[in-house]
Amino acid sequence: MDKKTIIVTGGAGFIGSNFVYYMLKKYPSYRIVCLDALTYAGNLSTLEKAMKNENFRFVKADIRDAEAIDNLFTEEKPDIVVNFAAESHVDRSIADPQIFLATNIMGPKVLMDACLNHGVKRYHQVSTDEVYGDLPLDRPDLFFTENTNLHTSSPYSASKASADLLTMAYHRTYKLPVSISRCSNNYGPYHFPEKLIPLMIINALHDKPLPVYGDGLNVRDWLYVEDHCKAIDMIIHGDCVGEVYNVGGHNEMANIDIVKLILKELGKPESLITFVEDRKGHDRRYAIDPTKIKTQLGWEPETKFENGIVKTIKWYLDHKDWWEEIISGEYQNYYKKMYEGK
Ligand code: NAD
Ligand code: TDX
Repeated sequence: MDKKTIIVTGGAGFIGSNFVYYMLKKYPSYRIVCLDALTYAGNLSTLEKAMKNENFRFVKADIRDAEAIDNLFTEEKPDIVVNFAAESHVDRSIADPQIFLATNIMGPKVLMDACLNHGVKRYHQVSTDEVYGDLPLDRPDLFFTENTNLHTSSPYSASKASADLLTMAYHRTYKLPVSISRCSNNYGPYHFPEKLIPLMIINALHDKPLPVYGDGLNVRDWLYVEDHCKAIDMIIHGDCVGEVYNVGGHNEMANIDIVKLILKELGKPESLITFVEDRKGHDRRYAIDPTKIKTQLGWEPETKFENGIVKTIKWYLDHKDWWEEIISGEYQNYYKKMYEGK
């Protein structure tokens, strides 16, 4: 196996850290360099085990900082850059869009400039199914394909769609070798407690109300995080320059059903469920058609939801230190601001 250096931005967050571990395990000869600004969503403790691997390096820097990025690219001479770094929470983007535009649009611009200057062989932009907007609940025959129009709902999804357009512009105009993946909702270890699944697990463990937005019937298409990592691995190693791939495992579920399942697994009563004010502009249904990545690259998801959710709940039970530390600080203010009076 040849040697490659991969810069993983946002590798102290949920999916980025899972990707770091996936790559270190699968490619023992690769150098994996994680660059992360350690915002509220980034945690060094998440990378504790990776730090012990001599093929891993962590660098604290902001993807918008052109000088820091240029210095790192000069030092590391990466073959591939995978950009996970982003502001990722829809509710925060509704409360204040500013940082979403700065990080999610200017960040990729700075990274792609550095890729051009340093002759990087692949820039991979980690995108989302949210760029397609939503689908109606009464049309189960409709799915997002790579040809679905971009039609965004939240400042978050608009910033991610902007980054996708910019990525394709850098490919066409400057011939930068790029690829894009648009994945559905991920779940698994190291998922930040503000997101639906970890939030419900943690609240249930504390016998606190579980705040379900609106009627709870909004549908998300859930994929175990490792299957997303596998898809990105195949795309960056494949003949995929200039291509967009949808990633999803046909696992659509209504929020209320996920919440009930978590309660059942934890042996907690459904009386903890509290319906609260709906999210503004709340997307109704996401559903990915993964035909392209399956037929072109042979990608298949490995973890079934019924197994993945049990593994995930167990992970949260076994890693209380990780999330107790997170929810003990600034997170309490966030939670009050977001949920009090709703
Ligand atoms: P996350 O919020 O858990 O992690 C984001 C990471 O990026 C954090 O470690 C944070 O410190 C870092 N970061 C933020 N701003 C930065 C900056 N300016 N410079 C450097 N680092 C910065 O997010 P996640 O859920 O792991 O999502 C990762 C990527 O995957 C995002 O681009 C997101 O849009 C995309 N995505 C997420 C999902 C999902 O279900 N979570 C689904 C599809 C796509
Ligand atoms: O307290 C809650 N109550 C609730 O009903 C929270 C936090 C969420 N929800 C609902 C809103 C959504 O319909 O649950 C669903 C999932 O919400 P999130 O976990 O916030 O995820 P979502 O908005 O679907 O976006 C996620 O998937 C796509 C990621 O956060 C994005 O980064 C990714 O692009």
